[in-house]
Amino acid sequence: MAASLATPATAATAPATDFDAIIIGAGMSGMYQLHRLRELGLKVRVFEAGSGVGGTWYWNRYPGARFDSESYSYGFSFSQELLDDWNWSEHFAPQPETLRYLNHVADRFDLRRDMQFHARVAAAHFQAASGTWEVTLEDGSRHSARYLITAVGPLSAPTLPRFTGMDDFKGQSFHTARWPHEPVDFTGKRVAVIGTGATGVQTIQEVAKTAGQLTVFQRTPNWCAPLLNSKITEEEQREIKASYPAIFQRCQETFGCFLHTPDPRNTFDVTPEEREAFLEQLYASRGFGIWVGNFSDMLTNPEANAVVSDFVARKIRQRVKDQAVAELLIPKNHGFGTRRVPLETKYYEVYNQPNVKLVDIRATPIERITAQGLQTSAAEYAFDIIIYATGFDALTGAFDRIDIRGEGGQSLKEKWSEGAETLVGMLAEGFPNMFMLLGPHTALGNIPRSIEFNVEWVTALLKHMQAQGQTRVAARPAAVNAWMDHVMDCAKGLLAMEVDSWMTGVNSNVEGKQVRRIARYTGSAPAYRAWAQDIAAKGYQDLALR
Ligand code: N01
Repeated sequence: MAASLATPATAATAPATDFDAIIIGAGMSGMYQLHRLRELGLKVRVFEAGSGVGGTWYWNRYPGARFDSESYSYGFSFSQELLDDWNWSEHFAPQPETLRYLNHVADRFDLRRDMQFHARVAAAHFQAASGTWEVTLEDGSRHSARYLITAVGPLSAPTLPRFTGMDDFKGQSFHTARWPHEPVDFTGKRVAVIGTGATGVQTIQEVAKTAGQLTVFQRTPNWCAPLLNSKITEEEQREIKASYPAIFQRCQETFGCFLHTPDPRNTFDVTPEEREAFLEQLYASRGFGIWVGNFSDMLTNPEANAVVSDFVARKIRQRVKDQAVAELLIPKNHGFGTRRVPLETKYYEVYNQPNVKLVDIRATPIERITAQGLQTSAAEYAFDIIIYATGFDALTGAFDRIDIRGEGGQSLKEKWSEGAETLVGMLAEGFPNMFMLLGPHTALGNIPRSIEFNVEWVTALLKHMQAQGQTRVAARPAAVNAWMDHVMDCAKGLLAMEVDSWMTGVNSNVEGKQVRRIARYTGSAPAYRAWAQDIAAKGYQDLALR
């Protein structure tokens, strides 16, 4: 059975209806945007391909999926009642808990009555004469609205490898982001995992607990660091509840909206002994501290980066018994933190287990999937289950999958074929009345913090337009150019820009996405917000409003 990226069948065709706003996606962005637009008295409809709310946390049900931002920094911050009545059980909550949380949010704010599930949007075309958007679902039904709001997620378009024979496999196979809703039993089974990004690492360390034989096919090792998750004690719970204002205030101040912020010192400002002690302390602290709370020059100065990479490489050698395997797990083509750092729980120790084998598919590439398993250039393998942890067509992939056309019938996919162009990641020139939540060039980091900012910015703009009696908004070309110059400037000198990853827009499985580009905003979240707030503060002169 081949892994499928298909979604469940669509519901019966609903009659065409007019709305003030159509939101695509019922993940965290779509949910919060719906809540805010209702407060403006707008008639809103959310179209969601899945059967429930949750977006990322709805789709990514793979074993071991969990937060790597501290739970209490990740939840919505906009409602005190919501903060009061939800208790996170762990410092980094597992996916089922997060999905329960998001269903709780949907219940508490009665969100589902304006949502249509099993409703995948196929096309959205701007109608110049009326200044509205016509949205077509995959089932053929058509709906129109004045405003189109994309809440499609930056990492939501999963991609499978393009191996021959994928349809021939007789066992079960899954992409991690299209995981079945029923539990999958690995007990005693022969399991393959292809991919060792943040998803692969979480999956591998969980599946290794029960699989009869787990074989990991690794193309590029990543630098992983300890998550150090634990249950939240009653005392910690009380402390968290009392500290919410301070927690969210801190998130507003840090580079990526995480609780961690870079150390002001440069790597070589301190003695080798102080450096080692500081790195030991980071390695023993929970969460992203070692990535985003490290020395200030770690992500820009190659010598500084080499010091941290060497430190983490030593840890890997200590944790993995077979030194040949340890060497395979140590990245050689990029430095620490220049790709997204997967956070792990005994990931490296998994390779000390007798039931786990690591295969380097750079040395011995996968040649094809077979009926029984797969074949590399060196050997044939038989499996009961193949798991594709092969990632996403990031940032623009979810847009590319919808036929979005703006003024003059211009296709967004074509416009962005050489790279996305936006104004603060939320507007695109030539696409009036369309707003993107977490579009390309928004600050990512601790994502819900960016979501809340994006939603509130769009809501404030629509409120302003309501007050002025305006119904059409478009990004001015000069404003887009100035913003894009800023986006390019931010990326200069970053070691991450010299590395292939979804963060530089590279996906080997997608035609035309083999070239690195500036696909995301690499400045700080406060700088991002300042630019967007400035547009509002200056009376939206960067936008053509009428
Ligand atoms: O995807 P990835 P991901 N043949 O692109 C390999 C977020 N996230 O789903 O590196 C063989 O990072 C590919 O190999 P290579 C987080 O932001 C958050 O893991 O291209 N291998 C790589 O190893 C993260 O960064 C959480 O050489 C192939 C892997 O598949 C983002 O999502 C948890 C291949 C893909 O790694 C994406 O992570 C999980 C092929 N044809 C994810 N194609 C949280 O904890 C791809 N690969 C919140």
